[in-house]
This record gives sequence, structure tokens and C-alpha cells, in this order.
Amino acid sequence: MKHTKVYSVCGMCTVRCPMMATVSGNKVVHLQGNPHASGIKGALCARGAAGAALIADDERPQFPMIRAGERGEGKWRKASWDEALAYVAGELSRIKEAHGARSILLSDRGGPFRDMHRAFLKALGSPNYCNHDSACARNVQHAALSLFGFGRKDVAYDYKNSRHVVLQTRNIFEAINVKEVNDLLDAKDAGAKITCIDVRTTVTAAKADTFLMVRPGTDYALNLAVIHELLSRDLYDKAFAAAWIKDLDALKAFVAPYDTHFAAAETGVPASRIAALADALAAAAPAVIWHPGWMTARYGDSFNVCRSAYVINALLGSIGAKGGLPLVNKPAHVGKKGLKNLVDLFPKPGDKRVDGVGWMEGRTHFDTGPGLVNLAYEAIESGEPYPIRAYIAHRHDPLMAFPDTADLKRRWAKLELLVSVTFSWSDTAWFSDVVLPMSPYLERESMIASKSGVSPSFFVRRRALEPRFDTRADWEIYRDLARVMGIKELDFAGVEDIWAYQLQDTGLSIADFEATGMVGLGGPLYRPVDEKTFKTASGKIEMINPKLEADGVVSLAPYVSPAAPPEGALRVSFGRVGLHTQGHTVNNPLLFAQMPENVLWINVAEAAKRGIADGALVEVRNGSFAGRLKAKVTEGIHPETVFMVHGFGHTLPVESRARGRGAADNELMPGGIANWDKGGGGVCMQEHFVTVTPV
Ligand SMILES: Nc1nc2c(c(=O)[nH]1)N[C@H]1C(S)=C(S)[C@@H](COP(=O)(O)OP(=O)(O)OC[C@H]3O[C@@H](n4cnc5c(=O)[nH]c(N)nc54)[C@H](O)[C@@H]3O)O[C@H]1N2
Ligand SMILES: Nc1nc2c(c(=O)[nH]1)N[C@H]1C(S)=C(S)[C@@H](COP(=O)(O)OP(=O)(O)OC[C@H]3O[C@@H](n4cnc5c(=O)[nH]c(N)nc54)[C@H](O)[C@@H]3O)O[C@H]1N2
Ligand code: SF4
Ligand SMILES: [Mo]
Repeated sequence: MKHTKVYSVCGMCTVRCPMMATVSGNKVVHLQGNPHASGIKGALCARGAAGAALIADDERPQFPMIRAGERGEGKWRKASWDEALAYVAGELSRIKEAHGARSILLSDRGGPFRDMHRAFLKALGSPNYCNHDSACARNVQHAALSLFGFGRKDVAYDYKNSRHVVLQTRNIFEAINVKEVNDLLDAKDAGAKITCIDVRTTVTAAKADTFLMVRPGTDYALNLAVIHELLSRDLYDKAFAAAWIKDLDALKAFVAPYDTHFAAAETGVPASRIAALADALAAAAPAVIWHPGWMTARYGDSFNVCRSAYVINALLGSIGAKGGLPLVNKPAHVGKKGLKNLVDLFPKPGDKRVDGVGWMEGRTHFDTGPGLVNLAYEAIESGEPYPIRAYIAHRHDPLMAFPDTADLKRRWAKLELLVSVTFSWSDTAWFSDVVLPMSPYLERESMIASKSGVSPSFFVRRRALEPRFDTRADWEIYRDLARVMGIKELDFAGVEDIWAYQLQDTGLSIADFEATGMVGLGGPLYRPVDEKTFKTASGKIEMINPKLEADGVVSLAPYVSPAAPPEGALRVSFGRVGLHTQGHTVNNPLLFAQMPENVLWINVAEAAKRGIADGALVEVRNGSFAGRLKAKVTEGIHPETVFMVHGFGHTLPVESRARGRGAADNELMPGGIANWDKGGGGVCMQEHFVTVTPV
């Protein structure tokens, strides 16, 4: 049978690597990374390679469903698309009529494919678009905004040309982005040094030249000491600092007490090693990257850790530098026109955001783009500043992504409509009133996406397979909803029309994507920092941010030592593993076979105190929730914490493989969504302690 090659985009995680599928007779023959994409080298990670197993899996939503029993009871009525869409459209219209368009909330998973559903929400007239990010990287985003006036994605990480990369709270070789991994390994081959700072010996620690194990939650002390070293020993880039850093003297005075001896006592890292790190970085500058972190919704001071990481980069002159954090280019930077956005078809809704972001006291410094969804949930419960009655969770599983499922369900009680748009079962889908099943990425095409970077590009996901079940592409779902609701602007005949709409200013047509799935727009271009770079009032990197201060957040925040675990308890920490994406791949037959459950990393000494042997079943408990999983007894984790991979402990009957395997870290954080960072907006998920006992 004839083999066809289709350019697609991997959808097994948020990275969305460009890929190529070889298909024959509506079956996948082979999946690989797009060989034309720079840095991908034709590769996918293990999860990407399991894409065909996702298609083959029957244990995913196969048709639209409307709830028949109580929420979460699992009683469903199979519906046709016409019926399901009419139901959702009817409810949205009814709720809009009764409570105003602003009572409709939509959250998603961020990224380059959001234009259609954002446009739909805006067309309805609601300002309440949110994403998942207060459970992920909001602290990094707000750290960047507070210093540079631009967001975290306005600089890239130029691993390939780097000479020293510091990975702090960043397990790059297991929390994978294929291009980043390839680029960093290339740099390592060319002699770049890697320093890993973690609470446990990860794969990244194993590959690093230097591994610093810190006491959990003390990274800020370490970073302040590095800043102290750079400034007090004149190791910093004086020309860059003089030109681009505002309030350097205030920074100097602030870090004066935080020397390496202070940090050693806090972190457990010897003072001499901290000093040596500062020297090594200064020697490699400006081609250095001190990673500000990604999943940083962890501690009460994670925002300060991210800020201090960026400050270190600034002091080393790596902001805007080749091999450091170069400024990313949008199409305009390389003299090209960008894609036309559907979201711009509609006027800005008149109402203020329900999460208070951008206008409420204490919240004016936050990024209004995706807001803070956790605060929108507060509004659902309180009805303040106004009620939210309908919620569309698009490609988002908040019940697993935020602490304490039962707490969140309670907070959602006043919702009159909860819709989940998803390709897999999830706790949120199971709890919804309507499930609109999205075709997995190999079975759908997507809108053209724009990728900013040193070399910006456009890329497209083509449909590799026809859907096995009665599922639809996301653009189709919202187009169809728009059609039912009479939103003419979004009533496109087909995806080709959407693509043509997007490309109208660019001089390109979809045929230009035929050869490689992408269109490069120019570059590599390393733009020097200039007076237009920093979007702050002073045009410089501001150590003291007036917006933060006005919201009652101290820019140069004193270090506060993290609480030691209460007697007999340990701090819960969590993260990723190479074989799974969050919670939604655990039931993937191929990935499940390779890693069916998570284990609890526990330090040898702490295990001995409790009589726990390696491999033994243990109970991990916080309050009324207890999970069971096997212990991994190891020297390779700090004694104050236990670690588990996030995403396990599934309970849904429709996931026969994943159900009952391992334990859910998110349940070990009772009421945890209420503890969020007033500076960075992230939920503080590692401020919880658990007891561990043998079973
Ligand atoms: N306790 C605890 N909580 C955490 C974390 C943790 O480590 N511990 N991690 C946090 C982090 S870093 C994040 S980003 C969030 C993630 O949490 P979410 O933002 O909820 O992300 P996913 O688990 O990726 O869920 C996305 C859902 O959308 C569905 N989906 C639909 N279409 C697609 C598609 O095209 N691709 C993909 N990938 N999914 C699709 C998936 O089936 C899945 O059910 O959770 C955060 N919450
Ligand atoms: N395979 C895989 N790759 C992924 C994902 C996935 O689900 N699976 N998800 C993607 C997403 S959404 C994200 S956000 C990124 C996340 O990418 P990362 O943030 O790099 O990944 P994590 O594993 O969440 O956390 C990194 C490390 O922080 C460590 N850590 C915990 N507490 C502390 C501490 O107090 N101090 C220090 N220094 N370290 C600490 C953990 O031990 C862990 O090794 O990964 C992305 N890539
Ligand atoms: S990192 Fe892996 S799972 Fe994520 S998009 Fe790339 S290949 Fe897919
Ligand atoms: Mo994330």
C-alpha cells in the first residue's frame, strides 16, 4: 500500500515538536521528528513515539456525551454532535442572558493553537480567558515582567552556543523538549559545562559536571549568595550593568548580608562551591544560561528564586547574548508580516476580568493575558466580583493540575455548565456536564502556528489519519458552536479558509508549507539590547519594580528560611519523568507498559527510621488523604523531602490500566489552591508535609 508522509506537530506534551508521520491505509507506519526542523534531528521522545498507541487506544472519549447522573457519577448519555453542540450553545446563551457574557470562563493549556477558542470566547463577550499556568510557570513569567517589562518567552535559551548552563529546579533531560535536549548535548560535546541544582539526583544531575544538592526551598539563599559573589568580587559585566541595570546600588546593599557562608548554612552546599560557581560563570560569560525554572509553582518564594536567576543572567551580561538568553524575534523583527489573528475580529469585552488581574488591589502587576485561573475559581465560589456560571476546560485538567480534587469540586459547585474539550479521559472530563471529544493530534489538523525565536517560523499540523471515532478537530468544534450561535465571523467553510485568513498579510499560501511543514521567516538573528528592548518605565532592567511595590510586593525581598518538616513528617516534592506527560499518558498502553506506577523517593536515613525497605509498599498521608505506592530508598534525595512523579493515582473506571496504580501527589496538598504567591501568582504546591509509614 502507498506510504504517505504527513507533516504534523506532536501533541503528547506542551512542547509541540514538529514531526513527520508516515501513514498507509489510515494506519501509522512510522513516527519521527520533522527532519527539516532545526535541532530536532528527526527525533521524538518516548512519549511522542507512543502517539500511535494513543490512536489505537479505545479507552478515550469516542463520541460526545452529556451527563445523565450526578456530576462525577459516571452516568452518561451518548449524544450526536448536533445534539451536544446545541445543548452547549443553548446553555451558554441561557447563562449569558441571565448573568451576562462575563459569567463564562474558558481555560486552556496555553501555546500556539489558541486563536480559535479565544476568538470564540471574545465573540461571546467574555473577558475571562485563563490558562493552566498558575500551576506551572506564572512565577517565571511575572519575574521576567517585573525585571524586563517583557515576558519569559521574549528571550530564548541559546543552549547550542552556551558555555555554561545552570539548571536549577530544572530537570531538562527528563522534563523533555527534544530540541533543547539535542542542543544542550551538542553544547556539552563542544565543551560547555552543566551545573545542576536539585533536591535529588535526576538524570540531569547525572549528566552535569557539577551537582549541587540543596535543602528543599533554599534556592533563593543560594542565588543571593551568587549575586553577592558577582558584585563583591567584581565578577559581573560592568559595562552591561552600567548601561542596562537600574538600581544596582540598591541590589548591592540588599545582598550584602547574604554571603556564601550564610547560603552554605541554609542550603547545605559548601561556601567554596558557591564561590567556585560564580567564578566559573564569570569566566564563561556572557555565553551562560542560569535557567529561571519552568515548573515553579512550588514555594512561597519561588517568584524570588526566578527573579534572582534572571538577575544573575543580567549581571553576567547574558540577556540578549548569543549563547545566553537572546532576544526572540517575531516576524516583524526579520521584516515579515505576522499571521492575522481571529481574536482581533472582535472588540475587547467591556467587563473587567473576574480574577481581578490587572485592576484589583494587589493584582495590578499581573499579566492580563491569561490571568490567574485559581482566582477565577475563587470567584465561582464567592460570586465576587461577579458570578461565573459556565466553564469550558479546553485541553485542561484542573482537577489533577491543582491541589485537592474534592476542594476544587466544592469550589465549582455553583457552575451551571462545565464542558470539557479533550482527547483523553481526565478527572475534569469525568466531572463535566458535557464532554466534547477532540481528535488526538494525528487525527486532526490545526491552525497555522507562529513560533518566535532566534529564527522565527510558521508551522502547520496536517491531519495524518482520519478519526477512528466520532471526534472532531478543535477548530471544527468551535466553528460549529459559532455556527449554532450565529457568530458569522468564525463560520468558516473549512480549515483551508482559516489558513488563508491567517496568511492573508504574509504573502504566503498553504502550498508554501507543503515541502517541510514549516516556513522559516529568517535568522538566525541576534539583536543587540538597545533602548527599545526593556519595556519598563526606565527602559532598563529594574531591580525595584514600582508596579510590584504598588501592589504591596517587595522587589528585593529578604530571604526567609523554609520551615523544617514537623516532627516525623517530610516535605512533599514532585516532578516529571521522561516516559509520561502529566497525568494523561499513564493509561497509554505503550507508556503504561514501561512505567505503570510512580514510586516514592525517600532518603536512606529517613527510611531506616521508619523501618522502610527499598521496594516496600508505603502509605503516604496528609490529613484525610492517604495514597499507597512503593518506596525507592536512596541516598540520592535530600532527607527533608520525599519525591513522586506527578500524574498517577488515577481513579476513573474508564482507565482500566492506570486506575489504582501509584499515588496522586495533588491529593497530598489539602486546600492547597488557596496558598498562592502574591508576587508571582503561582500556587505554592511544595509547602505541604506528609507522613510515610510502612504498610
Ligand atoms: N501536584 C502537582 N500538580 C501539578 C504538577 C505537578 O507536578 N504536581 N504539574 C503542573 C504543570 S507543570 C502543569 S503544565 C499542569 C498540567 O496540567 P494540565 O494543564 O491540565 O495539562 P495536561 O495534563 O497536559 O492535560 C491536558 C488535558 O487536555 C487533554 N488534551 C486534549 N488535547 C490535547 C492535546 O492536543 N495535547 C495534549 N497534551 N493534551 C490534550 C489531555 O488529554 C489532558 O486531559 O499541571 C500542574 N499541576
Ligand atoms: N517527560 C516530560 N517532559 C515534560 C513534561 C512532562 O509531563 N513529561 N511536561 C512539560 C511541562 S508542562 C513542564 S512545566 C516542564 C517542567 O520541567 P521541569 O520544571 O524541569 O520539571 P520538574 O520535574 O517539574 O521539576 C524539575 C526538578 O525540580 C526539582 N525540585 C523540587 N524541589 C526543588 C527545590 O526546592 N530546589 C531545587 N533546586 N529543585 C527542586 C525536582 O526534583 C525536579 O527534578 O516539563 C515539560 N516537559
Ligand atoms: S517533547 Fe516529546 S512528547 Fe513533547 S512534543 Fe516533543 S516529542 Fe512530543
Ligand atoms: Mo508545566
